[in-house]
Amino acid sequence: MTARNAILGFGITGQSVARYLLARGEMPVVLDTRPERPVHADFAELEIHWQCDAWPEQVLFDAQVAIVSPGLPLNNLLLEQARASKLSMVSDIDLFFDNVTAPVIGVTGTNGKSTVVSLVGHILRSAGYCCAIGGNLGEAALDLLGEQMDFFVLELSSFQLEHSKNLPLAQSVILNVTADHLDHHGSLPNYVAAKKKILAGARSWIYSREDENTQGGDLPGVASFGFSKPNSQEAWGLARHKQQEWIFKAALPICPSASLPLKGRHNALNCMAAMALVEPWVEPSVVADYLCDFQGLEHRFQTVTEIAGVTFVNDSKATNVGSTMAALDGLKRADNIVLIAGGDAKGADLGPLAESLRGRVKRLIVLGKDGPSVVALADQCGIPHLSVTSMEDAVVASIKNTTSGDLVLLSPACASLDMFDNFQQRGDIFANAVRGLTAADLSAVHIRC
Ligand code: UMA
Ligand code: ADP
Repeated sequence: MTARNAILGFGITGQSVARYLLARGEMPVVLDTRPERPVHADFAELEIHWQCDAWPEQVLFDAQVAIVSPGLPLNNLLLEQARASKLSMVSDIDLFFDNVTAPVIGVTGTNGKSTVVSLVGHILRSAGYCCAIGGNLGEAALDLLGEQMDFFVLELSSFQLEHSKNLPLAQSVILNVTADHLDHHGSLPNYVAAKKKILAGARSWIYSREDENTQGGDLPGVASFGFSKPNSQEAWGLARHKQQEWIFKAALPICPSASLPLKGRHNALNCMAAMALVEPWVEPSVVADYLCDFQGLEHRFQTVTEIAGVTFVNDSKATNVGSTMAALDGLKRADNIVLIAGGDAKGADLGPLAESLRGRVKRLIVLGKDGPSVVALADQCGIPHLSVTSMEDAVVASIKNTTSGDLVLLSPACASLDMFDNFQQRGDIFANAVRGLTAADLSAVHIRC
């Protein structure tokens, strides 16, 4: 047998790698630890080892390079054996860079990646450029290759970066870092180190002035963003102008923050980051015009409807503490929020949520595997709570004792996978349950006079 590439994991990434290698006339071997699943006819000729917990000896001996899928646990035996036999391991993103000539903008961070990648794509397209977006969002990176593009914009997860070499990104950013995926990375320092790999080979990068974990790399960052007033020629920030809060690039007023298409303080940061990322190609003076017709992404602090004066907001993509804190911190301390939270906390400590809950959340409806940790948090904050076993029950329970002017917020601070296929399904079930509320359910709402 001659040397060949091995694909570890045959999900979205592994299949994109297989398509890419097959198109180049290569015949890789695939190892996946999961039970056999049906595969596309394009892969009929592939040698696939399902339920493969250890490398077949000859396959490891023949392997040239292992292309590692992001979701494989880092302590998986396949990875340990590959490390032990000093087999070169790369990511699909490394293969992508072997074949791309257009500038690539890379975005990572605990929260806001998809929003910023979509904003960057929207701005570049509005400015007349051809650009493809993907990676951890939408299409896998290798599936984007093919058509001639002016730019590629990639969302890069810590899982993908962990296995990547230095990436020659034209522009890159770590938006923010808060605890997440600790079950995968083992510790916060490991998680931060994986994120920082996005800066290592980048030709240029921007950073958050308010989060030192977003800084690093051999070259200095070129521009910064933050809530504070810009402190240099290359800084984006917020300051008062014409009796309002405006986004500024250095001394140049860009737009009032209230005019941004996305609500929530954290989205002001996302917009500044997006504008800073495209600045080498799109002038700050025109970029605000391109922002205004951006449609926010589903399941990210998205208003579903208002019923009897109660607003229902779907923030199902809040899968960690930082994102739920961002949702709450952007709202007044008016003791008018019914929060639906819980799920799989992925090993995170929910404690940092306490300060954001106090004075804002009047009741907690608790769901999921790590519900007991949410209950403990509610008790610690003196917030009444109710545990339920389905999203439908959560929605019905949420409106009991609500008053017009209240907000029912699904922002779980936890991943969805213990109860749902993904965050989209969790958000859809929430939105459908809200739309299905009956008159009898709604009679529980008190109208504030
Ligand atoms: N798995 C096994 N055995 C294997 C291979 C995978 O058990 O041999 C398991 C993993 O532990 C994981 C699941 O299968 O639970 C999927 O892993 P994968 O590596 O096959 O994932 P892909 O289907 O290739 O999808 C990945 C991203 N998923 C993960 O990193 C878990 C997708 O992001 C991404 O869209 C896709 O690559 C293309 O780039 C999803 C995601 O949840 C949206 N990402 C995480 C997040 O955003 O929090 C990081
Ligand atoms: P990601 O792709 O990193 O998961 P998304 O844009 O999909 O980011 O948003 C995920 C969650 O994080 C949503 O609940 C959203 O409201 C919240 N969020 C978005 N941007 C930020 C930010 N800059 N800081 C904190 N939370 C954010």
